Amino acid sequence: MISNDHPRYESLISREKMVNAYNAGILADAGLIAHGRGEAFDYLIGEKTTKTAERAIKAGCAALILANNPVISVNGNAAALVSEDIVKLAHVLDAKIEINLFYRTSQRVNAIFKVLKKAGAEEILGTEEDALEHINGLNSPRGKVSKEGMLNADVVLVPLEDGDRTEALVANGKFVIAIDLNPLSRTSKTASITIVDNIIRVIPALIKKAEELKKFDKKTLKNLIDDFNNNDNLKESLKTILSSIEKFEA
Ligand code: PTJ
Repeated sequence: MISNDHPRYESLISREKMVNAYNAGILADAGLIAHGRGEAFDYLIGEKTTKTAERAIKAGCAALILANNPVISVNGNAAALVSEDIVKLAHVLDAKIEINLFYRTSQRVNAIFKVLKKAGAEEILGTEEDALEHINGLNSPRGKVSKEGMLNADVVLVPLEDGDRTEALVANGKFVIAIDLNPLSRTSKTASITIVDNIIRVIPALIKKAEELKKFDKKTLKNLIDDFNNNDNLKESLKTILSSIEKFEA
């Protein structure tokens, strides 16, 4: 039992969720390692949504609202940490939810399917093995996608994505919005918009922003996307990290 006045309460709750998800067969072994790497970067950005991340959230949200076929990709880490918020976000955006795993096994797909169902998801793509197709450039099980979802999506939200798959999605003409605490990762550099922030803060922030931006006209939303430069935004995130180190006083 973690007391909610513990200074590291949020972080400990996330860890508890990850361990439970690992024991329930939802998370890949490597998911725990990925989480630890994320924690380190979260420390460095101050464990809060920076102004820089807020700009990426706003532009990413505009792209999701303007999309014809937006898809939210769900892996083990996302299911473990934010399944209910993902279902809410999909509802607000009228987006599809697709299970898309790097370490794909039918047991994990089933386990994540159950988590999403329990969280209230109605339609969940990416589960029917025989009906899945391959995205060009990724011919292993990592490239399996559903026809109605990722294959024909124009905008894809990928929390914690691997670099190869991000590159393949972009090469296939998708507008990719990544959530990645590491501004130096290949995913961060390749995505169309990268939100350098913790998924546990980003998904609720996207829900709030979507409710606000849905009232905006198309031109205003398009301007928000056009005015966003991913490379500049990543540099800003790196500056935040550097200044947090420079401010350190022993
Ligand atoms: O469930 P699967 O099989 O699809 O596998 C998922 C993982 C995450 C194991 C797989 O995609 C993987 O190996 O990813 P990487 O290449 O380790 O990349 C994960 C990235 O997410 C790293 O750059 C981490 O810093 C970042 N990250 C970790 N935790 C969070 C995070 N970013 C945002 N929020 C987090 N909570």
